[in-house]
Amino acid sequence: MIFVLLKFCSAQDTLSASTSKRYSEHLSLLGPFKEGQILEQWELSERASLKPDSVRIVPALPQSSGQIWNRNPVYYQDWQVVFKVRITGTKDLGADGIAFWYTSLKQEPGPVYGSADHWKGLGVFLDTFNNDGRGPPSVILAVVNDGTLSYKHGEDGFGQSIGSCSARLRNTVEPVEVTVQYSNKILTVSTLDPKTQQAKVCFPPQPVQLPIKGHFGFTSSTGALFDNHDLISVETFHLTSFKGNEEMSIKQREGSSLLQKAQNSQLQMAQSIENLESSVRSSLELYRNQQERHHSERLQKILLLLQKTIREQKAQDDKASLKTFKSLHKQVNSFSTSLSEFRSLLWDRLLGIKKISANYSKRKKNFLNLSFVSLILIGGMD
Ligand code: MAN
Ligand code: CA
Repeated sequence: MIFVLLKFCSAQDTLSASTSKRYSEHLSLLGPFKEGQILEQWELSERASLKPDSVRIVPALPQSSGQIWNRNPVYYQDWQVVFKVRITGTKDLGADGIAFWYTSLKQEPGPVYGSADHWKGLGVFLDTFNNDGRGPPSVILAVVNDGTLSYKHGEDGFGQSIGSCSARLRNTVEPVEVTVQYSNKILTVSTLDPKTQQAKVCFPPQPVQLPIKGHFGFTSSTGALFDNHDLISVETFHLTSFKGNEEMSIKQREGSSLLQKAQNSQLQMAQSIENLESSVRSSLELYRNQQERHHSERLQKILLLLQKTIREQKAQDDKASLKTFKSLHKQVNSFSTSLSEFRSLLWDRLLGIKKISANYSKRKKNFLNLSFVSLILIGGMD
């Protein structure tokens, strides 16, 4: 239900011809926004706020920080995130920049661009202030941390990055566009040249090991110096590639593409359930501080989501999942009739959905293992 786009990519995308990419709506962020609006898929904290065309992660105030984290874990092994930022200030110098994160957990606020140190996963930092006076005035650098590294902010992460490049980041005519790609365990960071519209790799692609089911986030902080740090858009893609596809026979190719489709459908299923769970959870939050009208609207949304999911599962003729979704549907339907018992019932349902979700995760894992083995058997992978 989430994948909208399927296309084979061009060479300038730094993807091989045997890689397909699909747009992932729930991991993306596009305006326009209304001030005070609650975003379904993203949560804002500290100084982060919505502007009509962007998320102001942190405003031009000294000693401040802000964060925006996606609410969903990333189920994809291979992904590509394209984000646009605008960093503006009225002074000659501004600070401190924006971090893009893919970490095992949503991080708490902290000292690394407004996010906690000792993270597990990847940080790509758009550093706008040269703290130790070494090197270029502003840089993009990637730092992988297994939880043991303590980031050296005062030395701009000197000796800690897996790669970096000098980049103009403040008061640019066009927003700064960065692409972070993790495919076949290779990390590629590139920027878009606003003049030529060509992608430029920031440093040679690096092999890295990132945690599974991580979270995407963007954080920012200021110190004695400050800037407005705006996140304009995030577009996330799920990448799938067939290794050695060129040498495969037509039969093999059909086989692995079928498996890939099945795999995607399992991932979508698990994702749907996660989405449902977070819908139910936020309904609970709404219940506490808003009126009944919200409950029914919210419930209606959940029902629509369920119905849509069921329709899609029906199309895939997956009997087992259809049954699960049907029972889920029944459960939600039944509690919609009794709004007064909303809260207590909802807790029950939430637990139920959690169970189902765990069950699906297990199924998904088995399925992925199976697919992997089958791919090896049909010679689709090394
Ligand atoms: C101060 C400190 C630093 C920060 C700079 C620039 O020196 O808060 O951490 O990098 O200001 O804002
Ligand atoms: Ca710095």
